[in-house]
Amino acid sequence: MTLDIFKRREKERERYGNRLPPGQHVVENWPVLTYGGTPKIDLRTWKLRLFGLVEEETTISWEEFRAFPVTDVHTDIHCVTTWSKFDTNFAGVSIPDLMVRVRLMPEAKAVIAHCHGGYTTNLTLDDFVRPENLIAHTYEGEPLPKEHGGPARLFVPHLYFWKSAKWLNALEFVPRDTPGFWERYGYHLRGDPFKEERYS
Ligand SMILES: Nc1nc2c(c(=O)[nH]1)N[C@H]1C(S)=C(S)[C@@H](COP(=O)(O)O)O[C@H]1N2
Ligand SMILES: [Mo]
Repeated sequence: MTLDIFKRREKERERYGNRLPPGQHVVENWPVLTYGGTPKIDLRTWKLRLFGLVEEETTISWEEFRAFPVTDVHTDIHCVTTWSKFDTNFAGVSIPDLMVRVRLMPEAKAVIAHCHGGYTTNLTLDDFVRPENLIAHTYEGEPLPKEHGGPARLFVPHLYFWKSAKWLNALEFVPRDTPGFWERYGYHLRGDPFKEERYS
């Protein structure tokens, strides 16, 4: 039997047109991709710290976090390992709503997302502060599953999913876009799936 990847790709393109980024295929399930294990997180001690190039550093508790307005986002997600999942429904705090809590210094140009377990990823402010980007706490109307980053993860649907940092615990505002965990191992600094920015 011959596995003709090119034919499969062609078929996928015929079926989905421009909705499917190049080199991706559609999955129905939702794969779990974690470097390391799933951390145990207690909501009583959960914190989100906003620090770096801000006028005043701030820390948000779970209670405060859940008091922010909730934004629902219906979109597709794309993983660099070539799967895409269509029509997902996430909800959480929209980044522009969250950003009301800090005053950025003019030198701030990018952000590093920090996670329980040490995972990091970088985004320019331009890619970060978008209304469809969330600190997501809900998936399909249910609390975000632990293995998918619950209680809260970053959700940046216009870039490959490695940018959507799971178990988020801090956002650090920095003067330059500097590589995070996978970016240091050769992943693209930005990661636009429609431009196939997979590796650098
Ligand atoms: N904290 C943390 N966040 C992470 C990762 C990780 O290993 N640790 N993996 C990233 C990668 S490479 C991908 S593709 C997505 C996978 O998210 P999922 O497991 O919910 O599909 O999470 C991203 N966020
Ligand atoms: Mo990934």
